[in-house]
Amino acid sequence: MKKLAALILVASAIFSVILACGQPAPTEPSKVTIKRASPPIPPPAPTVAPDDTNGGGEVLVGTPFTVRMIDNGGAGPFAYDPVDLTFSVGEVVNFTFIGEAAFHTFTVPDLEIDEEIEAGETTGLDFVFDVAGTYELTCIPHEALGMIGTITVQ
Ligand SMILES: [Cu+2]
Repeated sequence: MKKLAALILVASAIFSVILACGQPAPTEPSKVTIKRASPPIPPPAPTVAPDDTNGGGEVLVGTPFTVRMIDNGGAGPFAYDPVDLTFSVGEVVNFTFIGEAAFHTFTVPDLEIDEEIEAGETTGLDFVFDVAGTYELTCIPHEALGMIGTITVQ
């Protein structure tokens, strides 16, 4: 009788171990692997827009023309180089103004041009000469010192 009881005890112990093993493990956060599609390929970068030198969103491509502000280190004499400029009616001119040691202007009142060129700086201006004529060019700070020129549109 004792043996039977012991046997039942052992059997139930084994059974409970089996049951324990069969129990589902405590729930863990389920790990779900989601396969994502590879990220979309970004569209190609837009082609570089041409340089917008006049800031108006419009790029005028024409004749490159450089005017230097000659001032001999700021001591003078003062002059444009070149002094006399000639263009054709309807011509688009892409000016480059190169400063020297002093502040200068490239001022043509009749054409409403008034560009300021800081000392040592280079600036640009795109301009369309659409009316024939001869126009006075002056540097406002140096007009009395002879820094003048002419623009002829023909
Ligand atoms: Cu000047």
